[in-house]
Amino acid sequence: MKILKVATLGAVVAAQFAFAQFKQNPLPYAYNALEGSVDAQTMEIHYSKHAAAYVANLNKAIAGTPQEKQTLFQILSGVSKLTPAVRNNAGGHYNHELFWTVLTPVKNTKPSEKLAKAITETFGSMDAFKEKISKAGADRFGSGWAWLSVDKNGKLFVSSTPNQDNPLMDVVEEKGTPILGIDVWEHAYYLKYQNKRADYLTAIWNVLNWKEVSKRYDDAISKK
Ligand code: MN3
Repeated sequence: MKILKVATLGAVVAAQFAFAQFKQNPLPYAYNALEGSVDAQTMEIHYSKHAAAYVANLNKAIAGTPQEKQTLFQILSGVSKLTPAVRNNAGGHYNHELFWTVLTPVKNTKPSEKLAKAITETFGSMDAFKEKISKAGADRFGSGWAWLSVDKNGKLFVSSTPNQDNPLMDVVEEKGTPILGIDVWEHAYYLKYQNKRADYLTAIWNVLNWKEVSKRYDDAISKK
């Protein structure tokens, strides 16, 4: 009975905010949980200001358009036909929701055997993979992301996209399902690392959630 009441209340709240289609999931750890690699102030501003703005602006940009009834995946895969505001903010929302989950305060998480094997087969070794994705992030001029994704044949690949683009978008050359994304916008690291993006890219491995990346890998290849 209690559950029913909550569900009804939820429906009422949802109806009142019919245009607020997308929302942020709660951050899965405290702002200071990744201290040492990502400082608390950066995490708080990043989550509660930058990422919150992407979702608010996405909802504004799609208000009264057919995209209001679409999933985020539908919007991203057809983004070439939509406005820059939808492209930037739908990407921004998707990318950050992924980013929070692939970080964790849990120490020494490990990739699944299956993912570890795929990484070794594709890139030669785990170290070679880390070097490749770090380089993709370091070489990104201006703002953007470095990605590990699964392509349509189930193969892993590393890529980088500018701004808030991602491999799910039809405008992107290297398309696939991202399973790991690293934010290389200055807002992701500048307070702690200033101009030293490479140091941030090294420190991020200490808080990487391999369990989540492995789960996303399984999901991605099971859809092939
Ligand atoms: Mn960001």
